[in-house]
Amino acid sequence: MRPRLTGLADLPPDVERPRYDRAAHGLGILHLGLGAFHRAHQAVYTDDALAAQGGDWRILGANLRSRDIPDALNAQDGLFTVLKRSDSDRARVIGAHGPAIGGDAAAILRAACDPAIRILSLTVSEKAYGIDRAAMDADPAHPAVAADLAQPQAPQGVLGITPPPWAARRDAGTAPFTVLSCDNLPDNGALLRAGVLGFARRRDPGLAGWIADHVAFPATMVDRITPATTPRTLADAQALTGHGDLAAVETEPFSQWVIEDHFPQGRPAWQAGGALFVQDVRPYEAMKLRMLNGSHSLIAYAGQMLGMPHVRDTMADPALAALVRRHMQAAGATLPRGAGLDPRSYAAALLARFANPAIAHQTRQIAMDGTEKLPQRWFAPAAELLRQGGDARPFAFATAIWLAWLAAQDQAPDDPRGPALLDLARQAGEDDAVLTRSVLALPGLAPADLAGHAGFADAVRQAVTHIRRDGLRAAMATELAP
Ligand code: CS2
Repeated sequence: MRPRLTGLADLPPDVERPRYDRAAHGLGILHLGLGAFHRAHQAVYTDDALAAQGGDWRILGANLRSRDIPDALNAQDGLFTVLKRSDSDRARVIGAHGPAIGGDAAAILRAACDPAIRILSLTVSEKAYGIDRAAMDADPAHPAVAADLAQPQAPQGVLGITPPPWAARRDAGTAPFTVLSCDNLPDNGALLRAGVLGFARRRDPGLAGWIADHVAFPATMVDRITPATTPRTLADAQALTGHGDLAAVETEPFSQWVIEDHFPQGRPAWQAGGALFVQDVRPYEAMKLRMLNGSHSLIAYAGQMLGMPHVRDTMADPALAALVRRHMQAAGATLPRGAGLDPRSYAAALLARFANPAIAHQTRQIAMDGTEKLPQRWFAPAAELLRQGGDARPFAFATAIWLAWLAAQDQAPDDPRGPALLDLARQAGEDDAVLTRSVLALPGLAPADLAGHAGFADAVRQAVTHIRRDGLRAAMATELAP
C-alpha cells in the first residue's frame, strides 16, 4: 500500500478536497454508525456545509462495536476518499470528520455530554434500533435493549446510549442535542423518539418527561446508492489519490437528503450540499422507501434466484426490468396526491440509477434483513392499496419471490429473524399455503388486515407454487403476460 492518506498537501490536482481550514472548525456532531453510507452521504453534505458557511460542525464518528473504520480514520487524521463512479471515477477527499471512537461506550457517553455536541446523528441500520414499530415503544425483547435496561450505565445499543448523557446535561443545565436518525425507516424521527421515550420511561420516568419536552427528533429521507467497499474500491481510490485509504467508499453520482427543519440547537448549512429542508418529510420518504427500496428488495430476491450478483445485471434482463417497472408503478400509485411528487420521472431516474454499469451493488447485500425492510417497502403500501380497493398483485408477486427464495435456503438467511424464518420454511415443507400464512403472520411484519386478507394470501400462495414448480422465469412470463 502507498503511504496512508494523512494530509491534503500532496494530492493530485484533480482530486477534490476540503475547501475550508479544517483546524478552524470544532466538533458539533456525534455520529453513530460509520458505515459506508454515512461516509458517502452525510459526511459529504457536512463537508459542503463547512465550505459554504463554516461553523463548529465537524463530526465525531463512533461505532458501538466495530473498530476497523474508527481505527482507519484515526490513522488518517479523519480523512477519507469518496469515489464517485459513473463513466469515469472521480475522487474527493472529505475533511468533515475529526477523531473517531470504536467499540468504547464509555468514550461515546463522555462525548455525548460535551456541550459542543449539538446533534447526535445515526446510521445504524434498521435492525439496530430495537423499537417495536407496531406498539411505537422500545422492544424489551431486542438483545441490546434488554441488556441496556439491565445495565444502563454500560449501554450497548442505540436506545440505551442517550439517556445517561441527557440526565447529565439536564443536571448541568446544558441544552440537549438534537437526534437525527438517517436510516431507511418510516417516520424515523417520530419512531426513534417513541423508542427512546419507551426506554427512558422504564428506567426514569422523570427523565422521559424531560426528553419529551426538550429533545427534537427531526425526520429525514436519505438516499445514495452505496455498495459495500471492496478491495477494488480501495485500489481504485489509491490509484486516484496516490494514497492508501482504509476508509475509502464508492458511491453513485446521485445523492438526496430531505430533512425536517427542526434543530433547536442549530445545524450545519447542509443545503449547501443540496439538502432540502421541509416541514413534512413523509411524502418524500414514502416515495423513496416504496419505489426505490421496494424495487431494490424485489431485485435482490429475484436476482439471487436467477443467479445475478448485481443490481445492474437485473436491469439488463428485459423480463426482470419489466417486472421492476411494474412494481415501481404500483408503488407510485400508493403515494399521497397533491404533495408535489412526480412518481413517473422518479421511476425513470431510478431505472437509470439501477442500471449504472459502474456500480456493482450486490443483490446479496440488499437481500439481508428482509423482515426489517419489507414492512415499509412492501407490506404497508400493499395494505393501503387493498384498503382503497386497489390491485396489490405486484406486491403479492414480490412477496412470493421472497418466500420462494426463502424456501430454497438450506441455512438461516442473514436476517435477525433468520432462524425463525428457516424454521417456518422447514415446517411448511411443500405446503405453500402454510408457508405464506405463517410468514405473513410473523408479529410486526405485515399489517393485520393484509396478513388476514384471503385474496392477498391466495395470490401469494399461487405465485409461490408456480415459482417453485416451474421456476421464476416461467412464473414471471405468466405474471407479465398481457
Ligand atoms: C438498499 C439500500 O440495502 C438496501 O436495502 O435498498 O441500502 C439503498 O441502496 C439505499 O437506501 C439507497 O439510498
